[in-house]
Amino acid sequence: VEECLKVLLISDAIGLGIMEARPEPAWRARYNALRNKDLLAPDYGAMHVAAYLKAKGHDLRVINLVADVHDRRALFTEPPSDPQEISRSSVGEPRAARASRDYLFRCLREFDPEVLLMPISIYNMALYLRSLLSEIREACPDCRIITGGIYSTFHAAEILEDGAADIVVRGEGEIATAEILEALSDGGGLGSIEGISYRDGQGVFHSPGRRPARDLDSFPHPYTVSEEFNIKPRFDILSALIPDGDYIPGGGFLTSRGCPEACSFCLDPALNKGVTRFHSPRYVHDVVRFCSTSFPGGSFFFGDATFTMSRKRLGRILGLIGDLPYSYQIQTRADYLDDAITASLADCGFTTVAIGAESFNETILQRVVNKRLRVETIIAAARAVLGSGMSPVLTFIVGLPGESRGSIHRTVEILASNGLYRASFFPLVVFNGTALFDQFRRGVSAGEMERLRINPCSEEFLFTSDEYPTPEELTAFADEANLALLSAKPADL
Ligand code: B12
Ligand code: SF4
Repeated sequence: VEECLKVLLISDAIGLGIMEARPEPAWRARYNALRNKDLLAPDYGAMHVAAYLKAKGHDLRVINLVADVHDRRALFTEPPSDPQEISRSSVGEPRAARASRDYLFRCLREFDPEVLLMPISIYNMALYLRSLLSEIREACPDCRIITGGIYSTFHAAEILEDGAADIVVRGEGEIATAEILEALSDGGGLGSIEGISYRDGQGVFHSPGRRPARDLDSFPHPYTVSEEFNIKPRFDILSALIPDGDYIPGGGFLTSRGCPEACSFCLDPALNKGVTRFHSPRYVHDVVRFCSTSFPGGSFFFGDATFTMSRKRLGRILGLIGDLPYSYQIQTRADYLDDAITASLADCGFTTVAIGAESFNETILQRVVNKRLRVETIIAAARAVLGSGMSPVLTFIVGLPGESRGSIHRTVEILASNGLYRASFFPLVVFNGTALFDQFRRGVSAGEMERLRINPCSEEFLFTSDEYPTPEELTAFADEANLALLSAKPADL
């Protein structure tokens, strides 16, 4: 890059949102492990983009609104307290949020960026982030503001209409962002760049979508920007504070992008259009080896939708990473698990396999979820995981249209009779981009939709129904199902 623009990437803005907006129930003492991950786990999507820009020679600075300011374990430690009470950890005090906010605006003044990159990925704090972007715009009126991430991808027009962002990157961000920076630095137009939206005069212009890159290995891995994202203190604190057996430790990497399925509640079908792309086993090995040297010990999470999809590739990955000093946790689909696969995972130091079960009601699973899996396949896969000495983690949705309370109680019985006690029930939450969100929106008025918004900062909605007419009833019944399974669990397990 000949003429380098001063580019600033803002990381951990979602953490600042959690500290300032304090959405319920994030600051309840009992959610401390989840909250610490939300505050400290790095934004992997933004790391991927930053890694690519760095490799291309851009002058990129990253500021971490949580990890640069609050990097000691003691700040995140929850003193013994009633689990229902509000957290008494130091990071929960108002002055902690103030310190992060002051840091943001001080950096903006001192660095005076020409281009600012801001991820808006998770729907949960999206409205907060949009309003923070407006404050940033006021502080940096001449800066070009670019946003990207999964929320931005599906809300480009709304974000641009706010007036704060200039450009939205839709979908995969590495190449598109580099092309934007090149165009801005050359004074060239944006018109030929695929996969972006921007304000053009009074209107909003959406360029055609970009085909995702064919060769994922051509991208540098996200940990090439570990210093910039202050990864070490994050992982040190998370590894020390995350409870034993937590299956998403906060450190990890996706060895593939995209899932071939089309479940109705999931964003993946709209993001990846049913296409799965893989990193090579050699690339995966290089990333894990890099991490095991830089951040030794603990557990590593492969967040792929379908980690075990290709048997041959899996065998090669396991052959390469088995000797590295980590234990591993994955998520995958039940149809990509059998006794041979689970035995090879267990031999290689894998400890936990998360499986999206969604529902043990066959009709709901096929017709409402579109899971394309039979209940018996899910149970068999979970039993195979258990039988190999690993821990299966099953997740279920409460509130799927047509599923009754009785059916959930039967699910709890099936789980208990198969010894599958690590399962969680989540209330049905829907968001734009999924098939279930379209169904939800057709059935509610605008006013009702507001009532069902999870919190004022969020663009996620609780899907109520005749069975669970209010958000409170839906969440209370999900809690009830979790408690019912817990109380069915034998004391010695
Ligand atoms: C690992 C992971 C986590 C980790 C790390 C999170 C993180 N911030 O990266 C942990 C465990 C902490 C986590 C927590 C949560 N997660 Co999570 N997580 C994932 C997972 C499995 C992988 C993320 C990843 O590595 N993606 C790979 C990269 C390459 O893709 P990407 O993020 O889309 O990024 C690309 C583009 O979007 C774009 N891009 C991204 N950022 C930016 C920024 C700019 C400026 C630009 C230009 C472009 C750009 O370019 C990137 C590279 O191509 C995804 C599922 C998935 N497949 O993405 C869920 C997912 C993102 N998580 C999800 C959720 C709901 C959560 C939680 C809210 C759960 C909870 N109840 O607490 C929290 C939120 C915490 C937080 N602070 O972010 C949902 C989000 C859906 C939604 N409604 O918002 C997903 C999609 C899973 C799902 N199917 O439901 N998660
Ligand atoms: S199998 Fe998992 S990742 Fe794939 S579409 Fe269904 S829920 Fe999404």
